[in-house]
Amino acid sequence: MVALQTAAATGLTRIGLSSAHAAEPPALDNAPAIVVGSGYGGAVAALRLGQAGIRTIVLEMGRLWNSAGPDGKVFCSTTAPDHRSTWFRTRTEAPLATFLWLDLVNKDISPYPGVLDRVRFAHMSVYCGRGVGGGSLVNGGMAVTPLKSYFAEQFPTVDADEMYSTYYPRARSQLGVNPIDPAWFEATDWYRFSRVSRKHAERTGLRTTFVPNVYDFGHMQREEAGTAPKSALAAELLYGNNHGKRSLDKTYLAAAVGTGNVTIHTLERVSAIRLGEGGTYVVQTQRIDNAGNVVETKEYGCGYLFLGGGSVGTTELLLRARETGALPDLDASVGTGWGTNGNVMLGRANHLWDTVGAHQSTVPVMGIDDWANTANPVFAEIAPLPMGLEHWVSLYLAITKNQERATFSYSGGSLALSWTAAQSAVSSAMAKKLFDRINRANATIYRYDLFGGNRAFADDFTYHPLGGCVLGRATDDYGRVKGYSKLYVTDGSLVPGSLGVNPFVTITALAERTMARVLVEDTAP
Ligand code: FAE
Repeated sequence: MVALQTAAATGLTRIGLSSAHAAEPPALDNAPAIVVGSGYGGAVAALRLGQAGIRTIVLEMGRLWNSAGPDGKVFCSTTAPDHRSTWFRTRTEAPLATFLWLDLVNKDISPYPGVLDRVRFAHMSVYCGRGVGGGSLVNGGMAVTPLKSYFAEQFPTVDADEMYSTYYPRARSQLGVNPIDPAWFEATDWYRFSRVSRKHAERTGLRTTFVPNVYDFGHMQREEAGTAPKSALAAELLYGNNHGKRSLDKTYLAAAVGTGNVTIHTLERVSAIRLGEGGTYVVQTQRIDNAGNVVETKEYGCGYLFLGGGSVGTTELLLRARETGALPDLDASVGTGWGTNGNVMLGRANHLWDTVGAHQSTVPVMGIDDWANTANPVFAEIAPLPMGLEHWVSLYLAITKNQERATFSYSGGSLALSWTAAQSAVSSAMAKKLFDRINRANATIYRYDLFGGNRAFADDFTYHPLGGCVLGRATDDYGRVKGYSKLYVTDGSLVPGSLGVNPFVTITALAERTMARVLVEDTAP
């Protein structure tokens, strides 16, 4: 952690224990192992490589988010977004586009390597985090372990008993997952919005469940008491939390750098990978400045290459390598098996007496669990909408069992995704079936003013991009990429499009499983 802070303060784009004491660290162009990306998959790989004594470079296209701006804060809030919010845009692109059909949410900003990106394809856009910590910097922190039976359905070749007895507990422990205190939940103003949605679900005969989180609930209680600086209770989340959240830079990555073997290079985007001499890999990068200009192109050599660029980032790198002939033996299934985890957002309008509260914590802690309904499996998270005023909106992120899958293709230097609006409509129809029941039971209606285009259901973006290099298809059962040796995928691209719950605990646990195997079997002299 000390190294991460020192590096940020001195503006260095290389972060390691040695660099913390040097004004200009020596160039390290080769390393035994390179990790692309510092999200969940990348962070697990970095920590376990570092602990095994293997010198490792992590290449991350985003910034290190640890130095304060002129307002004294590292991150901006969701209600007052500035350039720090969004990856090289002139206007923010929040999931909620409007309120009362008014363009009140998004703001003009100057281009900057901001923390949240929205990668747009023809009929689907993908939200992802950019920076040291990847998605952990911007996500809701919901740390959910899927139903074992559904995990086994999605990963028939993985030993589910071993996952649930070893790798899930390991992941949860290292991520710092904690539960909310139920008594505090029942009493606090800040979760009135969840209790109202729970009441409406119960009136429909539906079950709700608490969802654990990596946000420190002890800190949140101190925020309410006024003894700790506010973050979740100050509308911070989508563009980063200044306090309270155990993002990867404070857990896995801090521990990785702490081994003394791991260096993180920031603002350095991997543009291509190819084979080098004697079974090694050459990794080509572009280092950018805060305006997005490429200030340097570099090549690194490594013996072991771990891809943790996320579902879109990793799939793009592998497809480019296959289609340009750099790695021609990659499996034909690279690019396939992609899904949205059935994501749909929606809002309901409550009766005037059913107030959701002007005070709302940004951290979701409860879901409506109707996954066992085989006719229409949905897990719907009760999401906050912290606007600092009473708005009578109940907001949800529904995760539906959408079986549709899409394929990425790469040509003419750009990545395309075959996902169609009709495939999204499958998710919306499932969410509608569930929420029609809730509306009927409570005599309520949908909100049409939140997502633009007078729509009740936002099914054109996902927070949970999954697949593209599916485990057991594009890779072996441990993430080793087919066709090559010492080339690994450790991120969300391994998951075949659906998990039924939020994905990061599973991505972390699968990466732990891969690293445990690879470090024993593949690194022996
Ligand atoms: P990810 O975390 O996306 O990390 C990939 C990293 O690689 C990023 O830092 C990229 O900048 C970097 N990168 C990509 N390409 C390159 C390249 N070519 N060169 C260098 N660096 C590169 O991947 N999940 C949950 O479980 N619970 C939640 O509550 C939740 N809420 C979410 C809310 C939002 C707004 C968003 C966007 C996501 C949410 N997710 C949530 C999803 C979760 O964050 C996501 O599944 C994981 O972050 C994916 O982890 P990966 O390791 O696959």
